[in-house]
This record gives sequence, structure tokens and C-alpha cells, in this order.
Amino acid sequence: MALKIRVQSPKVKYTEDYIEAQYEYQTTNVTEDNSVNYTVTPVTTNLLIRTQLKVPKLGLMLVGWGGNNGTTITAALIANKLKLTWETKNSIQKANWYGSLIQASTVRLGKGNKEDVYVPMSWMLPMVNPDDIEVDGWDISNMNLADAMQRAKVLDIDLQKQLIPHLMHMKPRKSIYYSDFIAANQEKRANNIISGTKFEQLEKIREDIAEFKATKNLDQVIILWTANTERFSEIIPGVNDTAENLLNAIKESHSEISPSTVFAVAAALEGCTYINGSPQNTFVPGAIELAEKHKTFIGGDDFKSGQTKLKSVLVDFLVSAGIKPVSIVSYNHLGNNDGYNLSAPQQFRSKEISKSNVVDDMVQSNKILYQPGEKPDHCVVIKYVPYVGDSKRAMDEYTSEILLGGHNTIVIHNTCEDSLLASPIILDLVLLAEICSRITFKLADTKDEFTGFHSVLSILSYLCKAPLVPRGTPIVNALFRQRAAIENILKACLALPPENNMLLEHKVD
Ligand code: NAI
Ligand code: DG6
Repeated sequence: MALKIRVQSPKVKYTEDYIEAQYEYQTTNVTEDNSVNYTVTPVTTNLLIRTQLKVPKLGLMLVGWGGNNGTTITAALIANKLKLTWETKNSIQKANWYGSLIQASTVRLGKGNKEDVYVPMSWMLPMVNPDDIEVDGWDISNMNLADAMQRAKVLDIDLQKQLIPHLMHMKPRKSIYYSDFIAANQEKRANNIISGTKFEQLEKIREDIAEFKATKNLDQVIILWTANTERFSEIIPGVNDTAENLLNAIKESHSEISPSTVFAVAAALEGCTYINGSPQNTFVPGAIELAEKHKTFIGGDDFKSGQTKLKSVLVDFLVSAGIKPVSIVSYNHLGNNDGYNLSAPQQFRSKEISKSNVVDDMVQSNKILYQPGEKPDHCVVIKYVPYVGDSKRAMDEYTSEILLGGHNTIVIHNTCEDSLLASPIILDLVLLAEICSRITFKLADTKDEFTGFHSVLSILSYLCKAPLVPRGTPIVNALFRQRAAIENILKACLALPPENNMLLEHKVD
């Protein structure tokens, strides 16, 4: 395999099958004495990290394929693969992956002869080429992808015209619809539904996955929920609290099992990674346990695309600058089908929960500014305004306390096509989840077996509003901490140190 980056170090071994890195993982343990005295112990753990080199033939199955995100990511994959260009009123536009961390952002590799050397993040390790991803999916609407793309009204018309012949033969598979979980206003879309009991529906989804995998000769399939936001499921002991209870509840067609959870179960049973791009609690405890049992990966929740991404930068900036945000008010209005679904109270509530907890870690990090339990006021409003379509408006007001009782108020107005922000995030979730399946670790100098990442892929936090993390582990919302985790883990696979930004070589005599 031709690698773009090759590390010259006794700590890195290249074989035909893998890269093996000897890595000194450095952490710091602290013991506190009534928050007055701190005893600090640096800890070094010597790890061996192996990255399999063989890139699998990857399939992506989207739940909600005919929606705005589903059609837009499919269109973006084709437009990039075919290197499409199209005329806009301003210029000739070329297909690109702007907004994708993996495809369009860079990593500082080190110092060159004269300048710092930056490389695309996708070069760090051998990753799936988006052009090679096979796409399929389900939707409760039977509309083909060409018509659905036109219904979405996201892409420039000249691009749409070029894509129609490629999309018109793509037809979503029948899906699972329980009217109770999404807004009642979605009912008229639901003409493509698997009948039968919940167990029969689960079996049909499993057959779909297996059939797609076999027909396209795939090594791996990733399933991603980009369907409507559902209401939260109630967690009921004996129903969805354990893997066994969840499987039994599906056999009994229990009314509290949502479509997105049935897909999660199907994914685990078929050995597939499953990612939830919406806010609802798809990953009930039983679904998490099932993924752990089957050693499959799960990730979520809710794509972090615009307003929340900015919030997780801005509040981090303010708090880390010693400024105290005391009130955050976030309005949205949008006119796409997502907005229509979110105009119903229970579905709005799912989104409100997901959007509301995104500053907690930053607030808790600064005990000078915030007393225990104290938080800024945080209000989230979403309104459906059909005329603006996919072009979401987000307005935010951040009020902070500054020196000696002063106030600082920042107001932001952001207009952006929602699905053009979400689609590159979908790609990143898929590419990152896939590379994680090829990275394993063990303690150096032991006879231990190599083990992989935990089933709950918290490395995907950068891409999610309400990051799912393994039970009892910290949730990080701050965007640049999340990004650093990804970058530093990719570097660790090459025995490269984290970026320390000290530039001491330029600072000392
Ligand atoms: P959309 O409403 O255009 O698409 C959703 C699709 O899911 C529709 O085609 C619908 O027919 C289908 N659907 C509903 N229930 C289904 C089921 N049980 N099985 C299969 N298909 C089903 O919405 P859009 O804009 O594509 O967003 C999708 C999801 O992503 C929403 O939950 C939204 O909240 C979430 N999201 C979107 C972001 C963005 O920036 N666009 C950011 C964060 C989350
Ligand atoms: C209105 O909030 C619709 C939502 O689906 C959002 O567009 C989506 O959750 C993106 O939210 P954010 O906060 O990342 O821009």
C-alpha cells in the first residue's frame, strides 16, 4: 500500500498488514486536599498501537435516505466522484468537500526546511476514499432520490440536472414507521412501510443489510440515522434497560421501542457500526449493551453542524479567557421538513435537550467564575418558517459578565443551508468510525491481546451535539478539545507527539 506519510523512527514498524507504533501516553493524576493543596503525578503508559492497512470496501446505509441530508450527501458523493462542475450566477463551481474535517482540513505534521508542513487529515492514515463508498438506504417515503433531491431544493439547479440520471434509479428500501415517534405532520410521507410485527420488521432490516453487503461485495457496512427526529423513548425496566429485555420487547412489539432503536438492534446483530445523527435517545441502555456484546461500534447523538458548533467554540473562548457567560439565547428558524417535524412539541423537546447541554463541561472547568451547580441561563427556540426552506437562520445572544460588574453582549446572525453543513459531517462520521475499526491497542511489553476502541465511539464527539460516551467517562463539548483528540489519536498511531504549540525552538536564546 502506498502511504502518503512514512515515519522514520525506531518506534514505528511497517509490515505488509499494519503500522505498529510504540507510544508513550502521558497523563497527569491529581489528588486534591479540600481544593486547597494539589498533589500532581505525571504518569507514562507505554502502548503499542496497531493500525490495519487494508482499507475495506465500505457500504453506507442511510435511514432517511430520501430526506434533505440523505439526498445531499448522496449527491455530494456522486458530484465529487465524477468531479462535476456547474455554472452558478457567479462562476463555475467545482465539486468539493468543504466542511469535512477529514477531507478539507489539515494537520500540522511538523517543521519543514523553511515553514511548517500541513497535510490533509485524510493522509495521516490510510482511510476510505469517499469515491469508493457504496450508498443505499431506507425511507418511509418511496420517492426516488432524483425527485427527493429536487423536493429538498438544496443544490444549484445546474448541478441537480446533472445528478438526475445518477439518482433516478436509487429508490429507498421500505422502512419502519410508528406514527407515535415522529410528528403527526409526517404521516403523508409514509407510503413505503414494512408491515408486520416489530420482530418481523427487525428481521427485514437485517435481511436488507445482508443483501446489500452481499450484492455489492462489501467488507463493512455502516448504518447512519438521518431520518426525522423522534420523541424520546421512556426507559422502562424490563423493556429497554438490558440487551436481553430489549430483544424480548421487540419480540412482543412493545410500544415504547422506537424505529431508530430497532435499526440499532439490527445493526448490532449484523455486526455493523450504527451512528445516530438525530437527538433522540436511540441508544437506550439495552441497545448500548447489545452493541458491547456484539463488539460493534455506536456513535451519536445529533450532528453538530452550525449554531451548536459555534457555541462550543465561543463559550470555550469566553470561559477560558476568564469571562463569565451568564445568558445564552439561541433562536432558529428554518423551513425544511426537519423544521416541520420539529414544530411538534415532543420532537422539539428532543432537539431542545440536545442543544441545551453543550456548554456544561466548559462551565464546570472554571470554579473562579461559576459556583458548584451554577450555569448560564440557556434558552433554545426553533420556529418553522416554510419560505426559508433549508436555509436555516440562527440568531444567538451571548451576555457575559466582565471586569468589575461590566457586561459584554455578543450577537450573532448566521444563515446557512442546513444540509450542506450536515452532509460533510455525515462523511466524517463514516470515515472516522471506519478507521477506528482498524486501530487496536495493548500495553507494551505484555502478553496482552490487542483490544480496540470501546463500542461507544466517543472520538466522534466533535461531530455530535450531545456526544455519546462510555458510561462513567467524561463528556467533552469544547470543539477544539474534541478536534485535538482526533488529531492526536491519528498522530499516536504514528508514534508522533501531540501538537504542543510551544515553539520553544523559536523562543529560547
Ligand atoms: P428530512 O425531514 O429532510 O429527512 C428525514 C427523512 O427521514 C425524510 O425523508 C423522512 O421521510 C424519513 N424518515 C422519517 N422516519 C423514518 C423512518 N422511520 N425510517 C426511514 N426514513 C424515515 O430531514 P433532514 O433535514 O434530512 O434531517 C435529518 C435529521 O438530521 C433530523 O432528525 C435532523 O434533526 C437531524 N439533523 C440535521 C442537521 C442539519 O444540519 N441538517 C443537523 C443536526 C441534526
Ligand atoms: C433547527 O434547530 C433544526 C435542527 O435540525 C438544526 O438545524 C440542527 O440540529 C443543527 O443544529 P446546530 O445547532 O448544530 O446548528
